[in-house]
Amino acid sequence: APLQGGILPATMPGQAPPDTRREGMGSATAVPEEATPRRRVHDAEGGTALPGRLVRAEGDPETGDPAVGEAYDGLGSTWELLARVYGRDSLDDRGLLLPATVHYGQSYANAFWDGRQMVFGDGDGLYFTGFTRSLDVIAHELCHGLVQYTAGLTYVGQSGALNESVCDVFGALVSQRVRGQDAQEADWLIGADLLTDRVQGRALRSMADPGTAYDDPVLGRDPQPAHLDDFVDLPHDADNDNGGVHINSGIPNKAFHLFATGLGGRAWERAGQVWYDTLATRGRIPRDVGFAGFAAATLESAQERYADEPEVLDTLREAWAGAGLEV
Ligand code: ASN
Ligand code: ZN
Repeated sequence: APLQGGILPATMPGQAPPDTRREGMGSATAVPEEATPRRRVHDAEGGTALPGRLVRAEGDPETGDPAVGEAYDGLGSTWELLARVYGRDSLDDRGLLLPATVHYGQSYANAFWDGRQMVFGDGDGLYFTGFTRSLDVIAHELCHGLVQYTAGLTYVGQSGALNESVCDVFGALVSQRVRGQDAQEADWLIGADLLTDRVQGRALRSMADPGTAYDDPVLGRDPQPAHLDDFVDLPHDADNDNGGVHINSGIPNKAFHLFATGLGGRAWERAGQVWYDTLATRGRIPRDVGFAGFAAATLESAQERYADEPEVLDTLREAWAGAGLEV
């Protein structure tokens, strides 16, 4: 179906991204207060050459193009979460430039991280509006860069679904932090703002209720499972979403949602910190980690940082059990 673009992955160049993993211990060192992101927003002007014309660099004024402003602001909010909450200066913790391109292609209904930069289409206008409309989607794409520089999760099968899931997690956390929402009041939807009224659905994905985001005559039905029992086994090739990486991400998404809402309060604080530590702590997870290994690693992260808060560990175990994983 021509409209699956917003839901399934963009076709990526065949080769794996370069190994750019770096070690980082989370908030061990603070980012200086005066530090800023180094954003660079480009305009592909409907073409596919990247990065396109530079239209707004860090500190430049608004251009009048909403897509440019949304990308610039969204990258800033994502950098702020990493820097101010987790003590990380950009994707590599060394102030890496944050390049993004808007107006990519014609009616291009997707967004992606290409190993070096973020890329956003304008949508087809019929089902999807511009992919910069949802802050959580901008943060999701940038998080693919964070994963590349940290755990390097292989983009296939369970490790691929974990890669997808942690990007939904940080996407939601950026959005909740900007809106000042507690875990209980947030909608936990990904891409709610980029669907047109024509779509019978609320968003691209629901972390609170995977599998219920949309049910549309053209787009089909949200295929996400929320429990390991419903894991969708697909061939590990690009025609099958690399083994359903955007499908089975519903399982760890649900676990994070249960963890954050179980703890209550601001999801980016304790729950987000545990997920961040799991990604960014050297050697905590192998690139090809499965759900069970990742779940065990989150428990290790929680034990390390919240040793004196047993409710964090209990809530985490219950959350994983709710998604079908015993840790
Ligand atoms: N929007 C998709 C994503 O970031 C595109 C992709 O998979 N490359 O997951
Ligand atoms: Zn993704």
